[in-house]
Amino acid sequence: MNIEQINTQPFSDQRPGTSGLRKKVRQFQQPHYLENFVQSIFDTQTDLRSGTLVVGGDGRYYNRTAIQIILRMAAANGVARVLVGQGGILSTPATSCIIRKYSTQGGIILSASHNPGGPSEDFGIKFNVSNGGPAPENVTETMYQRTLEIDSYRIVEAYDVDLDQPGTQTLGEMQVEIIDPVKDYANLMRALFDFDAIHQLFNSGLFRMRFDAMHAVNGPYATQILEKMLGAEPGTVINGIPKEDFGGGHPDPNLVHAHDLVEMTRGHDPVDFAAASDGDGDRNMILGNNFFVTPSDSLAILAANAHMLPGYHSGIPGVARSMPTSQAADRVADALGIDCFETPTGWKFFGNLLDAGKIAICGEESFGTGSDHVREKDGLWAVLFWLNLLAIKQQSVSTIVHDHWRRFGRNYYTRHDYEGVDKEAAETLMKELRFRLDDLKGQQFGDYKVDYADDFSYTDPVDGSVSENQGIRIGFTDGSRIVLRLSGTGTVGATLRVYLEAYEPDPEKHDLETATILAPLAALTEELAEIRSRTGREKPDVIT
Ligand code: VG1
Ligand code: CO
Repeated sequence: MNIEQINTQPFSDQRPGTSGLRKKVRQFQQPHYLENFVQSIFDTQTDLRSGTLVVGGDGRYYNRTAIQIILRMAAANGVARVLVGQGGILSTPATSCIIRKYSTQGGIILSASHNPGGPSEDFGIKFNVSNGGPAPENVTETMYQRTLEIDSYRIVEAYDVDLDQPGTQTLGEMQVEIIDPVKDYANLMRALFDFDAIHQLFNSGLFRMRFDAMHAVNGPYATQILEKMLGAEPGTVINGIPKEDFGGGHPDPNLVHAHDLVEMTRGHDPVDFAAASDGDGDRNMILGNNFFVTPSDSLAILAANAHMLPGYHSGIPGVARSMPTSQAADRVADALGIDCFETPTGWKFFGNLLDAGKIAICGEESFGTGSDHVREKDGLWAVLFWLNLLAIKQQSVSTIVHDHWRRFGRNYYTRHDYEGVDKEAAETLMKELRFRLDDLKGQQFGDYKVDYADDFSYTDPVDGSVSENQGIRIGFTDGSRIVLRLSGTGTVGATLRVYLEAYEPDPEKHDLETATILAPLAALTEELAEIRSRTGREKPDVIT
């Protein structure tokens, strides 16, 4: 087969963000754009030569085209074998599972996660390393440096591979295996959770659930596992067929974008349990009858109850949360006498802690939870965890959460996103606040006294690598916090995220309005950061 060497020139904008390289589809469609990035992966990840690569995506527009290009480039770069999800479908956690199960040298996931899809929307590509997790910073940096000097890429001339035909095909010397995207992942789930108990819960006739796959990748996974293996009634999974444009919506499982699902938990005939996941299946939202579980609380509750579930019955060595995630998990770790690690935003920072066995459960405020079963956050895993817990406790979601608060106290929490703001204005805001941090220490603002104020820097306890400028933390003596950081996943302008948190130990005060409790901290944030005048925004675009 003919290997072509195509001359190219570098693009200057291929530095991967929080979760891979994410751009508008039309940017990826520029001649050589995807190819340059993919060649940079092959040039720097030399284990892939003669090795095995996993490839799949969330089914969004351009997924199939990108997979064909990657396959032809893999063949030209000496990859021995590629495992591809049938139809080009692989969720992010399933990819992680498959990399680990078959000990491959890595995987390429095509997704822009919860961002909308379609010809004028977003696309993305991320590389996962051989432990199944997102490439760590030193790897993405090497790849990025390579994109700046690349002058040619390799590709074979060939017909398209049939992505829908299970079994092995060849592309030059390379084997392409079209695999069942769901099977290995479903088996892993069965090993972690008590499927019989969950089956009985569904059979009892007293429990109804809805899972909103948001026309994204988890549709086939949820249908197979919830309806076929666990006996949930047909129709439990809604929007279960992946679509290239996610049916025109944002595949983002939150109160705004999964509004129809939220409605099913309210009104005169609410379901007992509802959940959703995002474009690539790694995020989750958990709802009970008329009740929303914040992701930070969900993480803390999973950590506190893990020992009750088969996959974690001997207890967990520690937990980790990303810096902006509420400190609810810290309180659980304290009570259990286990370690709690605070890492920068992004799943890649959990990998070393998981590999070293320092933690077994980790999560982020951005609807991400996971464990040591794979090296990615895992939406359906979190849903099954909750189902297993509901089956054991035979209590409502709301009761479980209220019991948790009674034991550990409640961390009221909210995140305000200012999207697509002027990049320079956002950067100046952060820069000027950063300058003032030292002066803030010890200052009193109304009821709040500043305990610490810093720009978060993380030293990885396993390999000693340091990640600086990970966001501004202003902590108060009563356990409240204000956090500000700029998003690393947006594709237009800058996104400013403000995270507010207040701790309330008194059970009498656990049913108050989050917005009311956090209003003074929101006002203080405005006083300190001057968001309105600097960004021209009166209020956040999204509040979660
Ligand atoms: C956001 C979230 C972060 C998450 C990342 C990827 O990043 O805040 O917690 O890890 O998305 O999630 P940022 O930099 O925009 O705040 V996903 O579901 O895109 O893989
Ligand atoms: Co995602």
